[in-house]
This record gives sequence, C-alpha cells and structure tokens, in this order.
Amino acid sequence: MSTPTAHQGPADGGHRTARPGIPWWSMLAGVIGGVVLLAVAELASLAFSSSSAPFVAVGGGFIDIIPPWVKDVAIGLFGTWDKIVLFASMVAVYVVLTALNGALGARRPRTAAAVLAGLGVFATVIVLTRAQNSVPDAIPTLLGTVVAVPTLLLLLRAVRSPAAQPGTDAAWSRRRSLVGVGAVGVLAVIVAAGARGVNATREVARRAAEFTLPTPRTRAEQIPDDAQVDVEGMPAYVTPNEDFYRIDTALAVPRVDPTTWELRIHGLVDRELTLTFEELLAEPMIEKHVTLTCVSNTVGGDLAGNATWLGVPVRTLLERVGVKDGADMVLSRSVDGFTASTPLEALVDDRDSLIAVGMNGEPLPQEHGYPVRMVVPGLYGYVSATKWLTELTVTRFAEETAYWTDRGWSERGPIKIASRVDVPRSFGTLDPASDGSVMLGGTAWAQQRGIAAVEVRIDDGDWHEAELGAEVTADTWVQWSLRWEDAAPGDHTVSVRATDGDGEQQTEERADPVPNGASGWHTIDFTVE
Ligand SMILES: Nc1nc2c(c(=O)[nH]1)N[C@H]1C(S)=C(S)[C@@H](COP(=O)(O)O)O[C@H]1N2
Ligand SMILES: [Mo]
Repeated sequence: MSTPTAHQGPADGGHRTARPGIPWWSMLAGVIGGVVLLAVAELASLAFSSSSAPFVAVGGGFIDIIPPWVKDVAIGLFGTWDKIVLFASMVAVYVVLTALNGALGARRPRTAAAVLAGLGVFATVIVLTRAQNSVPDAIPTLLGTVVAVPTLLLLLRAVRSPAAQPGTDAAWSRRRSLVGVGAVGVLAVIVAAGARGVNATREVARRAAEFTLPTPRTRAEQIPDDAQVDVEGMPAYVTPNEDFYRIDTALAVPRVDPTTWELRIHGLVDRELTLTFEELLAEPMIEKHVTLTCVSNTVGGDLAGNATWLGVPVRTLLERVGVKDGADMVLSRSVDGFTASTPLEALVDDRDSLIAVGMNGEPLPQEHGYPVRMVVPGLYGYVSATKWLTELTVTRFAEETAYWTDRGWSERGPIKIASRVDVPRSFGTLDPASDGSVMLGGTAWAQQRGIAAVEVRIDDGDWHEAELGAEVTADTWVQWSLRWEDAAPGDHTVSVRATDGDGEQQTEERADPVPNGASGWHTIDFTVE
C-alpha cells in the first residue's frame, strides 16, 4: 500500500469532530453500536425463543399499547403492509436515536455509553413483559447490551483519533480506524439481518405447529385399503405432504403470519367481506380428498398428488357476500402477487371447492400455501389452486386476467384424462415371480368424471383391461394393476390409456402442456429379466 493522499471524502468529516459542527463519524459510531446490540441479541435469541429477540418484543409491545383507532388508520393507509411499515418506522426511530446518542458521544462518550445501556435495559424490560417470555428470555438482550456498550466506547474512540495532517502516519492510522469502524458496522448489519431472518422463519414455523385444525363438520370418506394396489414400487395412494409436488413462482416461500392474515372478498358482490384467520377457522369446515394436478405435467409425469384437504367451501363465503349478476369469474390472489382466474361456476356448484387450511391432517405446509390456499376439484392448479391466498375478487373473464393466462396459457383449465405407468419405471427391469408372471401398476385420473376403465397394451398385443384399485371419489386418482402371466424375458414396451366416467377414452393424440395440458398415451420401454 502506498502512502494515502489527502482528498475530500468521509475522512474529511472527521476533522470536524474535533471542532464544533456535525460529528458525522461519531453519529455513525452511535448507530453501529446500536446495531451491534441488536445483532448480538438476535444471534443469542436463536438459543432461546424467537420472542426473546428485542426487536420483535418492542414491536409487539408497541402494537399492544397503540389505541385501536390508530391501528385502523394504519391498516387503512398501508393495508397488509402495516407490519412492514411499523418495523421500518422502528428501524428509522432506532437509527435516529442511536445517531443522536453518537453525536452526544463525540464529546461525552461515557454518557453515550450509559444511554445505550439504558436503551438495552429498557428493551430487556419490554422483552420480560411479553406474555410468551420468561426470565431467561432476558439474556439475549442483556448480552447484546453488555457487548454493545464497550463496543460503542471503542468505536467512539476510533473515530475521535487525532485529526491528522495529510500524508502523516496519523492520517494513515486514522483511516485504518475508520475502515475498522465500517467493517464492524457491515458485520453487525449482516449478523443482525441473518439472525432476524432465521428467527422470523422459526416464528412462523412455531405458529404453524401451534394452531390446531378445527374438526370438520363433514368428514371425508374412509379410504379403503384396496385403493392402494398391491404392486411393489407404486406411489402412496395418499401423497405424504413432504412428497407432494410443488409448483409455484415464488423464489422464496412466502412466510405468512396467520395472526395478521386476512382474506378479503370483494368485486361484484353485494357486501364485501374481510375474514381474519381466527374467523375463517370458526367457519364450518369440510374434509375432502382431491387429486391436484399441474397443467405443466407431461405425459407420464409426476406433477400430481392426492391429499385430504380441510377447508371452508368457497360457496359458503360467496353466498354470504352475494354475487352480483354478470359475474363469471373469481380472481384469487396470493400474498406474493400470483393470481388465478377460476370460473365462478366451479366455485359455487356442488364440487365443494375449498378455501383450505389443512392437508392430510396437518396445517398446510409452508410450501403448499400456509396458512390458506384454494383447492378446486377438476381444474389445473394454475387456474384455481392459489397458495398463500389473501384476496378473492368476484369479476368477469372479460375484465381481468390472471398470472398464467397473461403468459399464453388458456383462460380455462379443466383437467384432461391422464394415465401413466409407475411400475416398471421407464427403462426399468422386472423380475418374474416363481410362476413366471410380473406385476405392472400405475395411476389414472379424470377429476370430476372419475375413471371407469384402464387398459394396458404390451408390445403390439391386444389391449387388456387392468384391475382398478378402489376409486374413492370422482375427484381422486385411481391406481391400476395388471398381472402379466407369462412374461417373456427380453425388452418390451407398455402403453396405457384410460376411459373416464363419461365414457370418453383418453386420446392417443400428443399435445404439449402449453396451453391447456398434455395429452397422449404413456408408453415406456422395459426389460423382463
Ligand atoms: N401463490 C401461488 N399459488 C400457486 C402457484 C403459484 O405459482 N403461486 N402455482 C399454482 C400451480 S401452477 C399449481 S399446479 C399448484 C401447485 O400446488 P402445490 O405446490 O401445493 O402442489 O399451485 C398453484 N398455486
Ligand atoms: Mo401448475
């Protein structure tokens, strides 16, 4: 490194700290000292409870003491952004306070240290007054204070180092001090933000684990044992939540806080309705098995899953708001901006489309829309299954368009008949049993119509009717199986096609997923050993 030369810039401001004027560097030191307090406390709170973090505790305390009308005004002004605005304001207030404290510290470092200690003690007291917290939850904030107070003194000393002449050793060492101060600041911001992120994730997970699903008024039918065909290697008839396919446009899974979540239903309605999560949970719920399918699923693909959903029929809520004449679509919107346009008819007819909160007996997993999503039997997900749901606009297809329809996919997305071979896998191998037979198996679906028959063809042979596992409802998939008695060793192909409950046979004609779903028979190669 060469000898630094004098120039205009931040270091220049340091000269002024020795004279009257605005002590910018001391103010920065004050802010960094404050951030160090938060960073250490957030980090330490990872070992305690997420509610032990001072930032959240102070924010929560503030929300509790402001009068309800102020809250209403804030929600009116900022809508669902109210929390973010609150936290941004808290950051702003904290920055101003700690900067002023830094300015004070330019002349009286000990007083500034005492003020920061006071802030820390104040935050500790608030942490302790939060209902969820107990005495050990005070430790993170105290620890943050204990680390931050001497750090502030060091930082204040570093920025007050002698106002040096350019080109001297003192100028160089002062510059090094300032770089050090900056580094402490950057590190503190990174640690604070990182620990806050982890804490926020845990907080949501904790809430998710806490809420208990309401008991449905109507239970879903019992799933018979023989819905699962007896073929090794078949997927589970009810897809476990952790195996359920996931499709969405979210780069990071939205984290929705159910305590501030709201569903707003408006548009072509007689009376708007806004429901809190608590209010939604109090509505009569029904339970329903529904196989969800993605329009992007290719022939033979696995972008389909079958789950038992718990929720409020959309119909109930639409009846309550009173849909006006002329409406033919409901635009559902996610907190992340995703939208889906669902034909009004599919939400009010007897298929029991759901505003769902439960999936296979658990609150919706985060990736599947926690806390609330839509589930519409018979329609592809892109036109119906909005996750992280927050708004329903009753409208008309002629008036509004949705996320994927704006990108070239069809306005309407009824699910096409589909069937696939699951066993064997493509290019897989089957070992004949002692009697020389092999078992093949697969899945078929035609939501709303149901599956009437599945046929299987090996090589250029005849179509054979497969045996169907129990069909649970017309909205769920069925599994099929076929015993091939005298399986000839060697390479083979197998094709499958289904017929739906209306008697329509799956077309052989290949279509790509765009714009409204793939079609064609699933055909794979395999080998008998
Ligand atoms: N918010 C949001 N909801 C969404 C989507 C999305 O991108 N964002 N994708 C939809 C699509 S295309 C499908 S197929 C289903 C998939 O639901 P899953 O991820 O729970 O299987 O969610 C639907 N809901
Ligand atoms: Mo999808």
